[in-house]
Amino acid sequence: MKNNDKRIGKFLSLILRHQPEKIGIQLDKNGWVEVSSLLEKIKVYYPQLDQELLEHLVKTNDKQRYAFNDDKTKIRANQGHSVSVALAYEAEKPPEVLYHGTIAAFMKSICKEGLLKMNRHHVHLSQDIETATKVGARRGKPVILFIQSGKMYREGISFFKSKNGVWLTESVPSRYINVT
Ligand code: HQG
Repeated sequence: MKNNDKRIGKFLSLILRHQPEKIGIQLDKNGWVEVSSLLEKIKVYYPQLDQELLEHLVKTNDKQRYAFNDDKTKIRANQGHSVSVALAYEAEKPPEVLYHGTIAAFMKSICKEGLLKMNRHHVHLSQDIETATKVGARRGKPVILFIQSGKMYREGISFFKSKNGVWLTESVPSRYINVT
């Protein structure tokens, strides 16, 4: 992906997940915004961003972070919000084990409190170790946690899978966490 695409992608994440007010737009209750209004308002920062480039960015985004509605008149982020939106994903049965990448500095607190959602809506879990390793490596030397998601599910805890394959849950109590 070209550098500039990456910059626009980061800005889109900021707008669609955290600060829509930065360009004077509002997300609806499910996190959608009209593409026409997004393109109009984002012009101040990225005048080159048109429907075609936006479609290209959505399609080529490394983590499929954004989605259009069926007729491509609306767009939203698939997950990762800090602003309040109802993404309306259906609860689903997770695999027996999921993974979470973090760093050693957080481990004392994680062992005590479990995994908390911090600024986001959910705790984010990965389906494979490789992805969890990348998530942890954003902050330093990754530590991979093995989450007993099957057990959590059987004990009544809900899981959701975002459109781009990230598993989401409210919190992970420490009794379900194993460290390698
Ligand atoms: C840690 C990126 C201390 C947690 C990634 C993490 C992911 C605790 C940090 C997505 C804790 C929160 C999410 C506790 C959790 N005490 N630290 N009790 N509970 N933590 O960014 O999972 O590029 O909100 O381990 O790829 O790192 O944005 O969550 O280190 O999919 O699409 O608190 O964000 O995707 O950090 O990353 P985050 P995350 P995007």
